[in-house]
Amino acid sequence: MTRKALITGITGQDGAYLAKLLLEKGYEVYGTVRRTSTPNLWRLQYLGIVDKITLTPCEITDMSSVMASLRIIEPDEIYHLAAMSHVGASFENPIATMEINAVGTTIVLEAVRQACPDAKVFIACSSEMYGWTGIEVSRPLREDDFFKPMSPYAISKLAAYWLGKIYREAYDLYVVNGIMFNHESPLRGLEFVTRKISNEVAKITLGLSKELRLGNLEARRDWGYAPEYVEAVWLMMQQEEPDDYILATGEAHSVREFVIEAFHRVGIDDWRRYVKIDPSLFRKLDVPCLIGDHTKARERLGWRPRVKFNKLVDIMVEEDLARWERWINGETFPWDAPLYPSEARMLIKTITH
Ligand code: NDP
Ligand code: GDR
Repeated sequence: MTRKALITGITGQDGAYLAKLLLEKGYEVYGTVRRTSTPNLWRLQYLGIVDKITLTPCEITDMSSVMASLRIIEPDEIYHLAAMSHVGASFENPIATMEINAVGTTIVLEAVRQACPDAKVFIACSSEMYGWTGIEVSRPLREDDFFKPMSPYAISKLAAYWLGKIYREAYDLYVVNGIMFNHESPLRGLEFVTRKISNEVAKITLGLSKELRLGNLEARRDWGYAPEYVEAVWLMMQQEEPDDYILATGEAHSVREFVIEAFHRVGIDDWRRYVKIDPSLFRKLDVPCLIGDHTKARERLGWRPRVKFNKLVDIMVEEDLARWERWINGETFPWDAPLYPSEARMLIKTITH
């Protein structure tokens, strides 16, 4: 029998890569999409898989909508990725963040319990849940370390994490928590720092932009490569018993290092000429450093990250350069950047009271 997988958040970076992987493995792939005035299918089109999957309109905060999807599809595996995933934006939209990420996950779990309790569920959790514990000073973070969240986003994901554990223990559901550290790719959204850098560096190289506006350059993150992370997500769901796993590379680099490396790729060493520090892009609170230990995933799943920092920067800058060159040559193809407003034209709301 062909296995059926339902991916919530299939239009996002991970959803698109995971859909491709599951199709390659012979799954029937379904994905939820929000009813928006303009569909956001560019990643699925970019990967050439939009016609191979079935999309179902679904608002993750609406129980009846989620229940209907589960009852119609009867999935064997549910990958719950849909989220308000921007940490900085969660300070501006804390209520929506909690509704989508925490209540949304409760709805998914409750709907599974009622509609298809035999289905396996993956929940996308985050390294942000750890916040700043200080442990990383001596060693990378492990699954059993404590959490000290520093943003509404982190708290919403911590709620999702604990709900996953509770549904696993109380109702015997197969629920896996993937504690994922940052993972990037050419399909990363432009609002995240790595893709913002690779996109702007490509434009600067081709004379299409003059500056790159950034916030905190000193933050250090453990950046991996997204296509490898979705492989681990699938492996987690194939284990006899559900569990919690960290996905990380075990190395951290600063935003500044990412900038230097990206400019270096295009032969620009005087990166300071182009980088402008914009105070409105600093967060109210920002975790200084996050590094994860993937020993458990390596030992139990046989997974290890292969693409390291320099290679990741290379992949992202090369692909954005190639895209802008195609754009200059008048080619049309599914892609986000040409329509994305520049930071200079975005009003960043800062709450002062
Ligand atoms: P993206 O932001 O690229 O994708 C988020 C997805 O969620 C999109 O498909 C989006 O739809 C959908 N979504 C958002 N709000 C709703 C809603 N109210 N109802 C239905 N769908 C909604 O995230 P990633 O692919 O990068 O991440 C996937 C998951 O993994 C997220 O939960 C994220 O928090 C988590 N995560 C990601 C990490 C990373 O480094 N990428 C690390 C740790 C955790 P639309 O296209 O319409 O906006
Ligand atoms: P993060 O990713 O918050 O780690 O969340 P992001 O790329 O947004 O920020 C990483 C670090 O870069 C600093 N930074 C900037 N960030 C953005 N977005 N824009 C800037 O201009 C900028 N300048 C500096 C930030 O302050 C931060 O320290 C991602 C998301 O995918 C989450 O969903 C996921 O849970 C975590 O990774 C793990």
